[in-house]
Amino acid sequence: MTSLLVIIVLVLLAVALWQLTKIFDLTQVGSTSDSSQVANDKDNHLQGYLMFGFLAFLYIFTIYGLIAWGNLPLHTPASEHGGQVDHLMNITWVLIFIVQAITQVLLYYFAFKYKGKEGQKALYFADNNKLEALWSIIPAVVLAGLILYGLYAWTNIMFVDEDEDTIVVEVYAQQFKWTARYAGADNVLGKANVRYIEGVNTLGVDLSDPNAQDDIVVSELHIPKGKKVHFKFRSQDVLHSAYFPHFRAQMNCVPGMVTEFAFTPTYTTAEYRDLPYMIEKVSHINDLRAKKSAELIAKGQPGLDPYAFDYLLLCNKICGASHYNMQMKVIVDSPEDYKKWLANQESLVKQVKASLEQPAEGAAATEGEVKKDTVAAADTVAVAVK
Ligand SMILES: [Cu+2]
Repeated sequence: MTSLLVIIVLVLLAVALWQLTKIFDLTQVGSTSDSSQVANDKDNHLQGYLMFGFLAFLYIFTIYGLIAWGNLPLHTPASEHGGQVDHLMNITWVLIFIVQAITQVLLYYFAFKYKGKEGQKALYFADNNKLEALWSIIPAVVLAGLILYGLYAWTNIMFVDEDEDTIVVEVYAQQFKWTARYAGADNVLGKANVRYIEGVNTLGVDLSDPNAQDDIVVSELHIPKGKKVHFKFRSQDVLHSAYFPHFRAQMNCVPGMVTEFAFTPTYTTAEYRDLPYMIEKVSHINDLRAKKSAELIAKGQPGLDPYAFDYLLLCNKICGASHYNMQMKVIVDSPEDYKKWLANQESLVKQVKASLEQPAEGAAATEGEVKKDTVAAADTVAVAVK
């Protein structure tokens, strides 16, 4: 509501300004000043300097942005291939920065140098083959180099040796949560299909498949440091995108197909929390939180808990109303801790069995109630008919 009012006020202000300039123009009729619609030398001169002014604004804003927000991009990568992705990204940034700096200066300098002058006619200039070759070949070579390097990095990152000893984990996307399934001791995921979704079997695992017998379904992702994890992604409903920012990994989750990505974590959660940059970042966040918390407590509301860093799996496709909150905690353990954690997880088959045994009485009671309700409804109808 407030933003609507602000928009209305801004529109009204703009209309008022427009009307004021019209009135101002009308008051100038008959005066000695030049009211011609054709630009004169003075106008061109002013426009030329304004061009320089805009150039200065562009550079000042860029430098300000780098100082004010330069610490926001992702820092140390937490996966083996992460360095390659960052390197490619940095090269791209530097190239864009250099090209932008040169082309913008030329653009605004020429606009100033060749501004209109009374009596001066523009020169008809058909083409210049040398110049055109130069500005076609240089970008083509630079772009081809960038793309080739990108393709090389991509194939390198995406290559998973089938014989390599990896941990197979399925990441299942649905509006608006993530669930993970571990392949268990056989390291082969059981088949799954949306038609098998029932009760606690929320991923539709085919429970008759021998490979599914040891599958483990969890809502918190644990992976060990230094071991390649082979992720297989599925989606139940719409297109999602599994995004692990700290590991520099992202893959679309497409309904009806399985997509893959593999990476090796290089820092445990505890080690990453101890990185100097992370300690500084977390203490800054907690300073802000403490201030906010004090304000909330003063108002009689509950305060905020201090923040602790955790790796996250986020959804990076706008998939619906709660997309912003579609996330799962990722914990990188030491190999020993990972083994301990995994040993404590119950297989899906056991969970399904337990769920079938437990609520059997509850289900029977509900069924009985439904029957009673139906009888009551039938009685009401009978009364109405009478
Ligand atoms: Cu999503």
